[in-house]
Amino acid sequence: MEILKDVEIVDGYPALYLKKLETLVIADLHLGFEWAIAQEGIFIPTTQYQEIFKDLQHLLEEKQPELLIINGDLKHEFSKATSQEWREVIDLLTYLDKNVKKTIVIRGNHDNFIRGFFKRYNNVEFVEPYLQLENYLLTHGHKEIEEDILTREKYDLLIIAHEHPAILLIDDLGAKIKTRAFLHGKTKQEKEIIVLPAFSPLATGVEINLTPQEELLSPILREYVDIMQLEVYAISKKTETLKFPKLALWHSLTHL
Ligand SMILES: [Mn+2]
Repeated sequence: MEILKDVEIVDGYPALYLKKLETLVIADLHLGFEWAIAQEGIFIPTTQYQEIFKDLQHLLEEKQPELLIINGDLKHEFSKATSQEWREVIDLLTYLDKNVKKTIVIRGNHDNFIRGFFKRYNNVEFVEPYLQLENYLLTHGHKEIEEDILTREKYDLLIIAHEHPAILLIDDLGAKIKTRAFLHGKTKQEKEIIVLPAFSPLATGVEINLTPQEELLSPILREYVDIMQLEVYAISKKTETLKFPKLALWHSLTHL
């Protein structure tokens, strides 16, 4: 579904496609998530990588992009690298190096101890904290960004991640469905902004329709956006992308 000129959500997937640049954008893979939570005594099946790999392979075959951008949080664990995490990171980057013309990973808050890895690849790069391509500015979104970057004329669309936006729908019988979602609107500086959902199927994230603005994770969303004016696009593998009205209207309907 096209949400801006030359910018489309790939239906069924937490992925954005920038047509003019033939560029696929994803974020928040959080590889190694299962091992990190196992350290805290929570054990879940270790199937995330297979699912991420299958989805990404499908997207790369469908779009044949010139460039793949991973907008932060390729991996999960903060402090020490677990061996599982590294196996998955190396396996994925090796695949991308061979099968995609170029891949750029933008540093997220979980991407520590990783820079050295990129030296071994010819077609995979690591950058921080921003990447600007023509009129698009991409950054993970965990840090404040300087006012001059927000206001400068050189770009029209800011693409962030980090928030892992999702919506929670509750039917009359109380059944709950949580689904990952894109957010789209304008910053207070009148730039277009898109927030990517997590590519990780396990990190479904923040229920944007139930969370007050001041409790959001990204300082960019907390400070430079009126979240009530954002439109929500829910992704579902079974249907097309579902467009919801602005959060303001939604709140007025559900908070009677
Ligand atoms: Mn993050």
